[in-house]
Amino acid sequence: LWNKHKVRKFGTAEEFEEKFISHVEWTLARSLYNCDDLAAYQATSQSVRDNLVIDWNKTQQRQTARDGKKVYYLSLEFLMGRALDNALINMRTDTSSQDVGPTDETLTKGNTAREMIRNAMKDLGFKLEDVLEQEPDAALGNGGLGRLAACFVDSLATGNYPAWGYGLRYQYGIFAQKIIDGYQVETPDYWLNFSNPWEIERSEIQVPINFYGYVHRPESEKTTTSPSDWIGGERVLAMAHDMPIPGFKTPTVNNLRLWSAKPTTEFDFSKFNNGDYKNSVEQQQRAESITAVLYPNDNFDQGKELRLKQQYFWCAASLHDIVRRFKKNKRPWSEFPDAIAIQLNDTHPTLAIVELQRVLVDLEKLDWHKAWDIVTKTFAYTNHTVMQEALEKWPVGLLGHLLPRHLEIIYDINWFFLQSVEKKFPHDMDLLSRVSVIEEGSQERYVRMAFLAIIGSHKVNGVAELHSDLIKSTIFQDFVKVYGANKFTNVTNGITPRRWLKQANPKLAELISETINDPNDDYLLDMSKLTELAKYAEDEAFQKKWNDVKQFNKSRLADLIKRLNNGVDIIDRDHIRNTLFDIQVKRIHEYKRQQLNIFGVINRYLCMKEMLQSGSSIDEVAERYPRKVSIFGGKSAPGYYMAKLIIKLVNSVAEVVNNDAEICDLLKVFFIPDYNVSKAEIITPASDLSEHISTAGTEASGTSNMKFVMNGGLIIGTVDGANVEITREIGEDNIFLFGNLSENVEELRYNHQFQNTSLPEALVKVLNAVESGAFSPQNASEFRPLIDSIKHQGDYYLVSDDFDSYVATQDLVDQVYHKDKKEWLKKSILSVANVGFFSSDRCIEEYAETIWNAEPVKPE
Ligand code: 26M
Repeated sequence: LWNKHKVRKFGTAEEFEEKFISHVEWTLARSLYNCDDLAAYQATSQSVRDNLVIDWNKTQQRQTARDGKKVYYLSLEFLMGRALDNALINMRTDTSSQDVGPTDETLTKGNTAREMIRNAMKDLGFKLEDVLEQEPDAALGNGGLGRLAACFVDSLATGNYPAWGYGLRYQYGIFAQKIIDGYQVETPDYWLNFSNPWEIERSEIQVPINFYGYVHRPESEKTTTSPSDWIGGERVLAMAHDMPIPGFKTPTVNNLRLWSAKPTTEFDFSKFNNGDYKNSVEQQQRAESITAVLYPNDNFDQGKELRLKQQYFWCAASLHDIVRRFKKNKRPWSEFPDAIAIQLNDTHPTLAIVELQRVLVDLEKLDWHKAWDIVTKTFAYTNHTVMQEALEKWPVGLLGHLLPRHLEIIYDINWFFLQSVEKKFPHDMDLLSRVSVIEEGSQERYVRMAFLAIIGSHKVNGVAELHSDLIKSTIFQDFVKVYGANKFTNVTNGITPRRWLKQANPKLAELISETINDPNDDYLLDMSKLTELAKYAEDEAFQKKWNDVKQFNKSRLADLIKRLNNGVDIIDRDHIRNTLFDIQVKRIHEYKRQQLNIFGVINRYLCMKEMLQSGSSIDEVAERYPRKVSIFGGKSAPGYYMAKLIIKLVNSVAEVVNNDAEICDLLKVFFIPDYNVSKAEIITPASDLSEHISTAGTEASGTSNMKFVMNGGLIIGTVDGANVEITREIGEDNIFLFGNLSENVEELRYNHQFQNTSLPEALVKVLNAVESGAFSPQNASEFRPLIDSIKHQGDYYLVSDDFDSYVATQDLVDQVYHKDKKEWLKKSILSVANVGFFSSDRCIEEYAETIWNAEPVKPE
């Protein structure tokens, strides 16, 4: 019977329209006469989701039947952006698979799925682009780490890996940024205000999670390593929400499971019964607060109890789910690591290690050491930063109060670990205290989460070669001594070319597929095919087409900027071709050095003014400082004073420069408010030049560098993070590198502290201008802290050390861009030709082979 009434996917425009209309009528309970763009977005998404759900179900069945190793990617952040356009692009366009129904025919040719829907929408009276714009970003992440997780789930599905993501369903994602009077103002991210068609609420999957309470050990059990009972004090429920993750050109649809917190009902009953409504409601709010909001810090650990609660809530729910699925197969526990690999995205899910040990010892009654062997074979840990202030550590008192049994287990893990160290390196007390999971400070003791993650994992990886080398020689060097270097490895980050090329830059994607004669976009699955483009690097006809695409994308960004600037155009449209778009978009952080960028802009402005003052004509100025627009974007953590001041400085400089008639629009500055994934899709394709200028050794990898290169933008950057490998792949002629190397950073910092270092002349002028109130006439001292950090506080981020080299390199950029456009285009084309390495598909393959030992489950 089930077979007789088989559900079917839509395959033709006709069938889509029918679906669309029934969703308008039934799901939305509206009529077509009363259907606006938002309703059209909802109905389209519901229709597309119906198709995905069919493949989702089949994928889950197939993966269960095949019983290969499953991969779980634990990340507190998934910065997904919009889903609809991505689903349309990824919608299966192959015919190879069985059981697709006759109507799938129409989806087979090239990328017609998206085109078909566009036409159908048109028939229905809608413009696809306008409908897509209705979707709010799923912004459940801060920046690089969260977006990496999003690219990874895309590549996992595309590579047909049986893999799930686990995260939290925050009611509010990263705050929306408003710029008021030049300052960042945070407002709530109401992404769930309208119902979310991309999530499937699994109200039947509810996992009870305990907090607080105490440990009870039966009389017979003498030690903390024996099975113990944890009597929880507070109980909440974790409810699952699933998001389908479609692969590209494959029927594989994987799952992203996000947990949200709900109160248990047990509590309310007695309270309601006693008429204590207020208390009962408070209890409910207390539970719901756990998944209310994403912590908006990037690379900074505040150590808040609610954050620890989030982490445990999520780890415990996810592990419960994973263990339950494993137990269905009735395989012996020793096979757990053969069936399951769990990847920890930074230390945020480190408690999962402790929780699995607790489940195995306390609940499943396994011997401690057998359990620990299973645990360490299951987990692997990815480090994303070497910066001290980002390394998580929890006060022992706080952790022990919230999770008393887990603290015992952490102590025992540490005990056995230190014993093994003592055995290998006898009588080295210093070493023992250095590698101990417990940091013994003068005042409080802390649990060092990174050390716990290393000890509980079989592999630890950094995210770019330089970074992976750095962690071995700095923060984790003692662990290299203890475990040997093989435990530490590198997997250089990547990005998904589906979103960051095809979706963000349809014009470039089209030019590429037509040029390399790949009408089915197979290059998006095998980016080495892009090397074909190299042939045309100096072909003038091709260069013109290439340049036209860039112009189109620059106009698209100019439109966005105009819209964000209250309809006032700041970019001269007649000169777009000769205006260099210089872009730095990423979280605002001192280590990323947006201050170096804006000081460079100020320097340029001062030099232009100086030329004019000393009698140069505007043409002469234009010759020396050709047209340029300097674009910034990014959020600051709400409590990060210096980062907020940098935002204010950028806006203040923009105010002065953009309104200075004397320089005749040769230089413009704009800060794009509320930088997010969907804005990045407009911004990235429009760059001529983008900036990746972190202090050497501080940016673990960076991923926007890859996005810009993939879109034919050149980059200016320091020898840091993945810039190093980008240089290797695309060639050093095609990137503008500058600045000191990471091996010199320590010495330079030392010099600032103990030597009399002098500032470069040009920088002094810049700082003097800022100090004189040139950009803050109302309040000359406003930017004092930014100046002091360089002049009087040791210039920790080495802005002064890299300034001259930065300015000189920017001059070189101008020269190539304005004097030798052919050379510029050649560099741009060669960059794209050789960017293939940075596809996240390659990353996932490396993880699968070297860390997870997992294989794809290919659909027939
Ligand atoms: C920690 C504690 C409390 C609250 C928040 C945090 C926290 C949140 C996000 C800490 C770090 C977070 O993200 C760090 C991050 O995004 N790192 C970036 O990871 C990218 C992907 O690997 C790299 O490309 C970037 O270089 C790296 O900065």
